[in-house]
Amino acid sequence: MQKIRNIAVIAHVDHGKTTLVDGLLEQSGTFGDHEQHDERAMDSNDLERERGITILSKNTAIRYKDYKINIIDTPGHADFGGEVERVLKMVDGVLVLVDAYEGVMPQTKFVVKKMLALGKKPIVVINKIDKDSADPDRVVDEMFDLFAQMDATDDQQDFPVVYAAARDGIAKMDMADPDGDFKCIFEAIINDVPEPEGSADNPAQAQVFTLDYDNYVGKIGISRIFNGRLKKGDQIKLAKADGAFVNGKISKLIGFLGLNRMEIQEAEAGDIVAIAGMETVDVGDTICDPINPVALDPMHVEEPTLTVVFSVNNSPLAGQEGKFVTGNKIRERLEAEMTTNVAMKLEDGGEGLFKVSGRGELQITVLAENMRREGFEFGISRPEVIVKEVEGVKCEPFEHLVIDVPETLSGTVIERLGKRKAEMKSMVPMGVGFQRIEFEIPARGLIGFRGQFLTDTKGEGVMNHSFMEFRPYSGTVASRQYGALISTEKGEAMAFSIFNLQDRGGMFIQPQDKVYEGMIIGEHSRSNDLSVNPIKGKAQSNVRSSGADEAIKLVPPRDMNLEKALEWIEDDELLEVTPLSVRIRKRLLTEAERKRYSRK
Ligand SMILES: Nc1nc2c(ncn2[C@@H]2O[C@H](COP(=O)(O)OP(=O)(O)OP(=O)(O)O)[C@@H](O)[C@H]2O)c(=O)[nH]1
Ligand SMILES: [Mg+2]
Repeated sequence: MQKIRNIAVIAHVDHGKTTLVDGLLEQSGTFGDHEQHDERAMDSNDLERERGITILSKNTAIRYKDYKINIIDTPGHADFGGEVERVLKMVDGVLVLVDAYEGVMPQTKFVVKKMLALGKKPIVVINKIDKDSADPDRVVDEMFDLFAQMDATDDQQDFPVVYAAARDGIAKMDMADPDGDFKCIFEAIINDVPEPEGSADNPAQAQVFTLDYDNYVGKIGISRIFNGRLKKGDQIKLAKADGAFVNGKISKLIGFLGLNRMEIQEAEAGDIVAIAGMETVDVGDTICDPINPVALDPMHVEEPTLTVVFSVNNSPLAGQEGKFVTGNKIRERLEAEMTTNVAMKLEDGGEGLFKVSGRGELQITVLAENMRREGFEFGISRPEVIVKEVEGVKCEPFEHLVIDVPETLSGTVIERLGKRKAEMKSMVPMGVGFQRIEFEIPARGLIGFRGQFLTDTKGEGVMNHSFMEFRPYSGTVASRQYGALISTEKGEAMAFSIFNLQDRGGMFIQPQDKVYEGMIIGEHSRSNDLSVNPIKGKAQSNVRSSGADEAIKLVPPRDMNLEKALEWIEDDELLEVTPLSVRIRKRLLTEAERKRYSRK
């Protein structure tokens, strides 16, 4: 039997997981001598590379001495937290990274809690010790406190600590030691992560934790083998969540090494492999021996907390920029997404409306962004939190929010959050002139807050949040402070009119942008909506005005990308998303319709 260790790398967003995995691949010699690879090689899809974040968990394997180490890199952003829990069930140990300055953050707490509850043994990596502001001793203390608070067992609390600068390939077991390489991390993995339980001689049992899709072989289930052996061509039984067993055959078995996947003939207990051939495979299914089928515990998938409605675009500019615009096309695409993305749910609302639920705004914008790149055109409504009844009480999702703000601005931010029903839990000084403040807040109160927060803190504030639990409904929360500037006309925006509208608020458009009646072209500087004409040219006269035209100075428009726009809109507004544009509009386009509606 081969010697195997299975680990997951978990942490708050940006604490350096993917960078550390790069280093592990590199220093184990898994990359061939001449193999070229990019920084953060595991962040392989386009959006991941552009945004510099991990969206999907991915696995790789390295060889160290005579061990095979399977490594799963997980996303740190709270919206993808559900993935982490599933991944944790597949491994025997974890590397918990924590930034040597930022310390314990909301998602650190989330992943540590899950990891401890599942009984995993951690290796703590204090990363980014090269930073000037790094304070590794404080951060180690924070980790000890966190483990104690979360009822870690003695064995779990007795974790090894590695100090690292993952980006530079540096690690050591004691801050006082000279800088070393990742050898100490490899040794810690071999020595401190338990070897896989189970036996290759038992009847086969493997559990699927991630789905993948390949045009040639179809659905692929990435699985951990807990018992027995799997061979290409094997007949198996697939145990579904509802208790049913489905017959199937392994058409292909795929192994991982470094950034490569290769076809293999056989794999055994303890290993992680990709399996093709099962049409109906879902996350959580057990692949079992056909004669002795025993299902493993099905996996708990985190419930969605947020919903948006995707709709067929019905703006006056509909169909001009997209390739796929019909309700059927949108439905097909969303259904395809749901087959591999277990964290999301789809409900067909009829009449070209599709309710999509997920864990957060980022998860939903990632889907929308992928769709627009593929040529889709559609509308999206304002995100709404999911309200559910728990023992007869109306409940809504609450989030743990941590902000770092300059001391001088903390008052403003606390006041704003108060109006959004946040409850302050602690406030501590953090570095020079900054404060770290923690809150508990209904998820509803966070919708649209980020933009305001960045304005209030002049871009200096940092905010992070992560789902806590459903709690009783907290009443109305404050929403957007300012009204919209709404176009009354259809046509092309003119510099002259934008210039004249500038002192009414912040503009979202620039000259030559297409506009239509009911489209929102800016944010009013007051709380009410204002109808304006953005296509009015300067009156012609025979006398040439002396250089007045050239004197027009336009403030650059506010960049309302998909994410910002989605945060900004209110219930009576929609986003119009096409491959080329993100426009904001009123649901009801004419002033008459809006008046009639508001009277009702
Ligand atoms: N100064 C410093 N920066 C680092 C170090 N390790 C990683 N970084 C930087 O931190 C940023 C985030 O690194 P990633 O590896 O993408 O972090 P991650 O934890 O995978 O992030 P998510 O997957 O999005 O949660 C990148 O800009 C890295 O270059 C380090 O040791 N020192
Ligand atoms: Mg990453």
